[in-house]
Amino acid sequence: MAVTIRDIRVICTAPEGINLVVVKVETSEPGLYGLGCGTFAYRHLAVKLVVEEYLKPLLVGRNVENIEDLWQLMNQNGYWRNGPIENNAISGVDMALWDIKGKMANMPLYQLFGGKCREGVAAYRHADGRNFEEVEQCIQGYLDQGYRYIRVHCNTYGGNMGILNNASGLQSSSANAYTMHKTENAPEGAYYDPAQYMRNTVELIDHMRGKFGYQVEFMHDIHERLTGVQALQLAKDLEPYKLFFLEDALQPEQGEWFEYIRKQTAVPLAMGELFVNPMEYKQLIEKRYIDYIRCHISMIGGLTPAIKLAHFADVYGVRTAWHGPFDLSAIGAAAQIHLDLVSPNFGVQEFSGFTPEEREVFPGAPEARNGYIYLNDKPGLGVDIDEEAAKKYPPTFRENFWLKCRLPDGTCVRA
Ligand code: GCO
Ligand code: MG
Repeated sequence: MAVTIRDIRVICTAPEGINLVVVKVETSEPGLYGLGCGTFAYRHLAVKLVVEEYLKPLLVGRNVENIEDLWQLMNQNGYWRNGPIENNAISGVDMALWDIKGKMANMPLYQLFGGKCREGVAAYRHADGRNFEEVEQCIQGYLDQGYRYIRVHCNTYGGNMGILNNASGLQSSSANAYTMHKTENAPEGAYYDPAQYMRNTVELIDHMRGKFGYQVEFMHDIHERLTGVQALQLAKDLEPYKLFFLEDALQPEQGEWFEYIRKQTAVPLAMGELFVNPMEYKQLIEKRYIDYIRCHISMIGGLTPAIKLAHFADVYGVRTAWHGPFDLSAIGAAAQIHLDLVSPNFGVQEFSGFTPEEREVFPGAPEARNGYIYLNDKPGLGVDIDEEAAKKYPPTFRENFWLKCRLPDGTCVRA
């Protein structure tokens, strides 16, 4: 008899203070369920509502086997599509269905996807700090743990905490000895100055290359904060330092600018954590303007579209570097790593680690050892949720000050 979907529930939890969204699909088979990640940390209740009020009534009673068909059904059922709320809702169900399929086959997902290309997945970590000394210590800490890829920042994205540091007198480098200017009656916000950020970044990377040499791979995330020509300038200035890649140089809306960066520099380019629509990445891959596609798997609708995207990128010689930030559950992280294990065109995996609280909520979370991430070999995704533990960490409303970005003259801009 066919195994069918009996119930779909959404569990929101914040074991690390970041709102995570997990979808649980329960089946007609006692004890058989799947888990998926639909984390949109800043709109978690909207995702929950779409799953519970729209997807659940659409799916209950349907055969769990036909993932592709169910994905197409979910994707077209709202008529308008490709937004982050809808995609995360679909992703939660989609990953859960893959989890169920793996459990039914008694295989880890990487087996169902074709089998491993590698045993472990090389990961990169974020090094940051309020000044160069702190960044150095952070890099050294990751090197000591065995990581070989490190993303280097100072004062977070765009250096927009510089103003606080100046006040606290913590800066030790000339790059940080800068006072943010503002207009009279300036609205509150996380201010940053693109020109200053660009200068600081070149000095930062130069300093860290001097300190750590070229053995370690460095990357840097512009976080879509520059204009096309600014991104081009920064890419050219950073070229001598042989970055592993320069991440998210431009806003998704400005993708055409990659042609100019590509034709004028040899800096490897990674792009796409904000993408939600295939139209945003199709051309960049086809034209080979980027080297790494780094979509957030739940933001593009789950594993079903991500598998296709990985294969599509492979045809064009573009590698994968899926977005692996803090606002991702261990279930979402495991989904990425299953795909990393089987993709011949895997590049590197962004990894944010798991706190003891996250491990308590998500038994079976992936583990990092000596710079590589490993999965357990349990069937399906291999990560469970302890719902009682999850309740101890209820989601909270977060004002997200860092997302209230402004230029020095007060103009509100992208984070
Ligand atoms: C990254 C990202 C994140 C995002 C975050 C937004 O490269 O990891 O840029 O840090 O800022 O996911 O919520
Ligand atoms: Mg990023």
